Amino acid sequence: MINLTDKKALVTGIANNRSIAWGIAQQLHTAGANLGITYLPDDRGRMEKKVMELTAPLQPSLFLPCNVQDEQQIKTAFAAIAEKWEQLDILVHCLAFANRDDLTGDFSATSREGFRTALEVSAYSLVQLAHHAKPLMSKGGSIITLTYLGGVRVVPNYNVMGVAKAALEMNVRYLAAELGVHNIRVNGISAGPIRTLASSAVGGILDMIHHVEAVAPLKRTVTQTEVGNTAAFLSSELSSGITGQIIYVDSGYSIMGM
Ligand code: 0WE
Repeated sequence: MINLTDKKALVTGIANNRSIAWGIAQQLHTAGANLGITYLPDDRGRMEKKVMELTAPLQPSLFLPCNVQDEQQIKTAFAAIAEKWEQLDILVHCLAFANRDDLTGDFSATSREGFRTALEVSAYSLVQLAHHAKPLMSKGGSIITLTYLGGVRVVPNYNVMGVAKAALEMNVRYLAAELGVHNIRVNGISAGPIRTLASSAVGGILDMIHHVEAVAPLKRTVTQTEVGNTAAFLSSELSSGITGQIIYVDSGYSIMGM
């Protein structure tokens, strides 16, 4: 089994019990990691309460608000991490957002503002978090992000998110090249479609899931736990020679041509 005892892991992107980030947090916890959890704050504090109740069994030693569109929140979060932990071993980036209007219809109708928002939240945020994590990963580290096939091939309606994932995957390579000398590895997990809060808000996700069940070599979709297990592997010394890569956890779907 993978052993992450004494490792300090920051997990972003948990919204509810279907979040892929929740599957990752659970598997890192099972492997013995100490967890820090960030959540997207809202004005009523609903997300804080929800994510706090959900993650309480994992006994996170840090629980921090972090809206990546607010530079001050990131600075405050990393100051709290430095204060509490002094160093960081694992950073898990599970953040994406595009305006709903931009996930349907003509890609050519994407607005400047919609394009900027999708790329800022879904791609730039990895650069931003890696920049803040770098000085804390003085003993090396592992940075992991979530991506999707729609960043490499055209998936109907994924639209501007596909462009954002393409940028995210290139961010993985440039960050891996820069940070390798510090023994910080940077990798992406390309997950197949899973029913989550984000994907269920999108029309036709069930049809996509049925298509994967019909076509993928494993004849099923993947689970949050399977993505979590791959994240645990990428967090551990078992993957010490792997950096700058995108690992597909997709039941083999992406190898098929028909
Ligand atoms: O990356 C994603 C989802 C990203 C996402 C989802 C939403 C829905 C609600 C980003 N922003 C928003 N904004 C909202 O307002 N996936 C890989 C899941 C997904 O999303 C799709 C998919 C799949 C698969 C959108 C269109 C087509 C397929």
